[in-house]
Amino acid sequence: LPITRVAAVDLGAGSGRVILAELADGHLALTEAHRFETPGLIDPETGEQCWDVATIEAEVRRGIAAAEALAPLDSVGCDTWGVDFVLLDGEGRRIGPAVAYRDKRTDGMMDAVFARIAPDEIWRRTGIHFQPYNTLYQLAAVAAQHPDRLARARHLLMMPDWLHYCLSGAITNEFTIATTSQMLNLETGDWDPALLALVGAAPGLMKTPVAAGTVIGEHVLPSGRRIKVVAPGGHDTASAVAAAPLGGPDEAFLSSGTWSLMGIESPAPFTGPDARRFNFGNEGGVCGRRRVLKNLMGLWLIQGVRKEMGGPAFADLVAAARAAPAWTSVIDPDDPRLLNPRSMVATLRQLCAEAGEPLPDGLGPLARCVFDSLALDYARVKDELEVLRGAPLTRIRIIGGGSQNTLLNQLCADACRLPVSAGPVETSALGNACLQMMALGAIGSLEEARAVVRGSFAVTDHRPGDLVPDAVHARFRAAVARSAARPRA
Ligand code: LFR
Repeated sequence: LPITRVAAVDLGAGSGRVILAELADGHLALTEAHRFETPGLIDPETGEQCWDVATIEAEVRRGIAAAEALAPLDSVGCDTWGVDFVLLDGEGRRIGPAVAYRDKRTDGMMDAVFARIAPDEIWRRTGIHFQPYNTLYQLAAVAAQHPDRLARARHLLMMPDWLHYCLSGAITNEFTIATTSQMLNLETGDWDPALLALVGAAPGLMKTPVAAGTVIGEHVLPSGRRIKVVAPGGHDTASAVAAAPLGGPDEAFLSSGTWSLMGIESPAPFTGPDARRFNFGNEGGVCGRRRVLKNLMGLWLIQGVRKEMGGPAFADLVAAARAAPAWTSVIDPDDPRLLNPRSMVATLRQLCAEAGEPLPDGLGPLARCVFDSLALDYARVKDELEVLRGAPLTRIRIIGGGSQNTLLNQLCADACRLPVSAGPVETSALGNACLQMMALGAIGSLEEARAVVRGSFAVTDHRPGDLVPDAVHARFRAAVARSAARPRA
């Protein structure tokens, strides 16, 4: 049997990597060809927090060349975080910077949009959860603050679509990443004309999305050799879930990285009042599936603590948290003030003060506050998912970089009172590679892809041990209720 080799470009808000994936005899092996910190910059004119797209493009090209140097590639495909985009003019030139989703330009934009269309109507059309940084509200900000940019724009490319454009010149919009915009119609699978009109986007600004696993163009390597460009699940979380070794409909996934994305895979969307009330979204999955999930603040919190505490090694940070007393200071990790705080440590302590919890001092107690609060949040979402589907869950599968955090894995099992399976680690790159291999004909179906993943990568199981007392859950719920009752800025 021939060996199939693809380069999976996986760009997270924290770091990016280009991974060589090789399929031989039904076994999949990954080799990291290149890794870099995702570069950002401040726009000199507007002060907006942006992505340094020129450097990102250079790093991606370098990574693909490095993968090709390891072994001759058959194809390449890119996945990235959701919601962010680049505008192009009629000549294919970028208009304005690629503003990052945590930038303050979206402050107040949800309310501005809701003044023109009821949130229930947005929900009915899209089935996507409400988050201030969704593309819909970012575009409303562009329309309000830089109408000239929108007037000149002929194409809107989400970040993976833009990378594919850089590599091949092809202008496409891929389905899974398009759903993160909250502008795709749930029924048609195409851009919703009313939502486009609402932000003043011309009807042809985005193309009818192509399915994950579509060959969209060719990339010419520095050697002059041509390889296929395949759109994988362009959304990193879609690619991660594609490679999650889910054992059936009773298992939830928890894609753990900068964000914690927790949910279930479903053939049909959940559009009833429970989904709306809990703010679950029906993001597009690969192969006709839905990812019914919600965004939890995730490891962004610990990344912030780590930066302010002098950048200790992650292992030292986890060891310090392990040594700190358990369930001492719990807060609502999804408080909007944690989205982009001036100081993460100060904001965490402020939330503790408001909740009447002891103020964590030093690395161990601060990290412990974050991990304990995240684990309790997972338990809350586990309960919500059980209400939503009307049946209990039997296991939580933690996938992605965060699955290496054995402390948080165990806390999750203890708080959710369910077995947890952790791994694989590079799930987004794996799913990305599997979708490419499906497009190349080397893997026959999503079921086969998951069987290959299962046979090629080990997972670690955590049984629920020291169950978290009800009183702790109650303290957490009080903190969440308090933060929900707070008027929004
Ligand atoms: C995870 C992720 C989430 C998305 C968030 C912002 O990397 O893609 O799924 O909601 O980033 O784009």
